[in-house]
Amino acid sequence: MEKKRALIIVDVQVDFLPGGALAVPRSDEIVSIINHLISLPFDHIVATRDFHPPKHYSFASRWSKTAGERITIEGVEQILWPDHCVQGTKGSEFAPGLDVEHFDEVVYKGVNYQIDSYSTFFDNFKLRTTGLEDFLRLQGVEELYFAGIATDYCVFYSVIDAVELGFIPFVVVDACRGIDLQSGDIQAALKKMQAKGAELVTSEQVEKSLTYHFTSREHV
Ligand code: VGL
Ligand code: ZN
Repeated sequence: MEKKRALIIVDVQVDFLPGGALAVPRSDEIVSIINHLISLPFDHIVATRDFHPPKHYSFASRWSKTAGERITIEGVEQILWPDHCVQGTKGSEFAPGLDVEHFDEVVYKGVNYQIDSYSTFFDNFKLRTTGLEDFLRLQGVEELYFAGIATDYCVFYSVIDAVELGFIPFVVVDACRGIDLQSGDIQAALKKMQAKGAELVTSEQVEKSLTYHFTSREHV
């Protein structure tokens, strides 16, 4: 029997698009690539939303500091970001044109005002789960295909947690975009995910593996 597969679309939201509050370079290019992935025969399509209350601890404005500065909260380093993906704002909505009708689960993260959450599974202190793991286990999903934003933050931490939780993660590299706060961060994140056990693939390889049923995982 083939393993069940889920596409996990991470934080493809207005504030991460060019012109948004936390603009990620060329992130608009992935919308059509992800729509194509959505059209493939995945067993489940899950999307996540970064969804912060106003004055969230990860916002530089909360501390009268500048975005990019770092602070330590209860021994955990926090990079400070511009205000972004605030609950109820346009910036928190999915990117225009994204094929949201086919999502069968939406996971919210960063909702606790004192704790940031890069991973789609847990907050950064691992105090609270988002419910994603339970959903995937209940559905018997084993293979996870990650696409979205940002390669070096939310995609990265989600993939690392996925390996630790015993899922089989794939990173659809051309369907992701990263921040590269320091140049080289994206490449380093890809290498670390691979070293941890995730497979780096292209959307073309995913299409082939999902549409030709006689092929096996080796072709991905
Ligand atoms: C993200 C920084 C802050 C992400 C979210 O989606 O990667 N990055 N909040
Ligand atoms: Zn955030």
